[in-house]
Order: sequence, then structure tokens, then C-alpha cells
Amino acid sequence: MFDLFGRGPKSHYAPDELKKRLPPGQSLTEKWPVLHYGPVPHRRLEDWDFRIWGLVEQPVRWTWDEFMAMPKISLTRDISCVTRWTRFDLNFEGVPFKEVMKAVKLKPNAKFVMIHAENGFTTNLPLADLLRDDVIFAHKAEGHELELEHGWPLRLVVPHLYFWKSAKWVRGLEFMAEDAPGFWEEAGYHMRGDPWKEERYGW
Ligand SMILES: Nc1nc2c(c(=O)[nH]1)N[C@H]1C(S)=C(S)[C@@H](COP(=O)(O)O)O[C@H]1N2
Ligand SMILES: [Mo]
Repeated sequence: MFDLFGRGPKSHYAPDELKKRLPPGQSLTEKWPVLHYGPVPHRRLEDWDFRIWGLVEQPVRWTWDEFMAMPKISLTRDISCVTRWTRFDLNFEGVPFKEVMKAVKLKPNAKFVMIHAENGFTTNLPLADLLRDDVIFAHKAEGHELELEHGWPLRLVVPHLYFWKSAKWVRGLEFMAEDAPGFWEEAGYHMRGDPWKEERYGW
């Protein structure tokens, strides 16, 4: 018996593994739910660009081909949504955040980042949370090009934080000196969103 999100009582994970891997207050789903606010954006790659601005020495604008020319990695991670589902072992492939950072020189006071996506979606993170080896801009999941609903052509993946920080249809980065709330954070979601600390709401 599974509910809408594929949550069910049966699991092929041993109880002690579940205890280790499942963040508090979460339940396991075997599916990959689709969750976002507003309509799914349709964009042609010819009209797509990726911009970096704010506290950088030189703003950046890349085309799709330029972005895709950067080195890529593949990784498999568990993801947790604040609405209480966790999905184990999703494989993503894409350009590491650290690779993108090689192309920009930050001003010394850049400490926070606003992620910008289609239709005005934003989410904020401390720069330190993005400067991890497993933070990537993914164009593939489970070996295939991303599905439109999951963020095609490109989404951010920040696996150690609640999944609302992993902006789908990502288009740019804005470097900031102070933290500022993005879309869900304006609505009361946590500024950082660590699932192991249950940083769900309130700031
Ligand atoms: N652009 C955009 N990205 C977004 C969202 C959104 O509303 N808009 N929702 C976030 C939330 S709350 C979650 S849980 C994940 C869901 O990603 P999925 O649909 O691929 O599971 O996307 C995140 N990224
Ligand atoms: Mo979410």
C-alpha cells in the first residue's frame, strides 16, 4: 500500500540502515516525486543562458554549449524534501559548482548566494554550502537527460540540504555579502535547511 508519494510500510533497507540514512521526521519513497510552485517552463536551448553577477570581479554570461563544455562528474545521493519524503540513491551527472567557480573571481565580501531560476524562482544559500565536492549543476539523472518536470535542461543539486534548495530550471547565481530570503524562505522556510537538524521552517 503506497500513498501519493510512494511512501509505504515495506522497505528493502534494513532497520539499522534506515536509522542511519533517513533524516528525522522523513519517510522513504521508492519514486521520485515532482514538486514545484507554478508552471513548468518551456525554453529552447538557443534562448538559454547562465549568468553570474553580484559580488564578482567580472559578470559572466554563458550559452548552453559553453556551460556544457565544462568538466562533469556523476554522483549518487539521497535527497530529502521538507514535505517529508526521502528518496535514496538518485544518480546525477553534471558540472560541479567548484568547476563553475574556477571561471569567476569573487569579491572578498561574497559570503552568500542567491540561486536564480526560470519564472523568478529563487533560493538562498551560504557560499560554504555550495563549495562542496558533491554540489553540481545536473543535466542528467539516472543516466538520462533530465525530464522537463525535474528541471530540464539544468538543475542545481545540493544533496546535503532539503531539496527546495536544489533549484530546477536554474539560470544564474548572484553573489551577496549578506543572507537574503529566496522564494520559499520568504514564505517561512529555513534559511539553511539541514534535514539532519530538521531546519524546516522559521528564521
Ligand atoms: N525552479 C524551482 N525549483 C524548485 C522548486 C520550485 O518550486 N521551482 N521546488 C523545490 C522543491 S520544494 C523540491 S522538493 C524540489 C523537487 O524536485 P523534483 O520535482 O525533481 O523532485 O525542487 C525544488 N526546486
Ligand atoms: Mo520540497
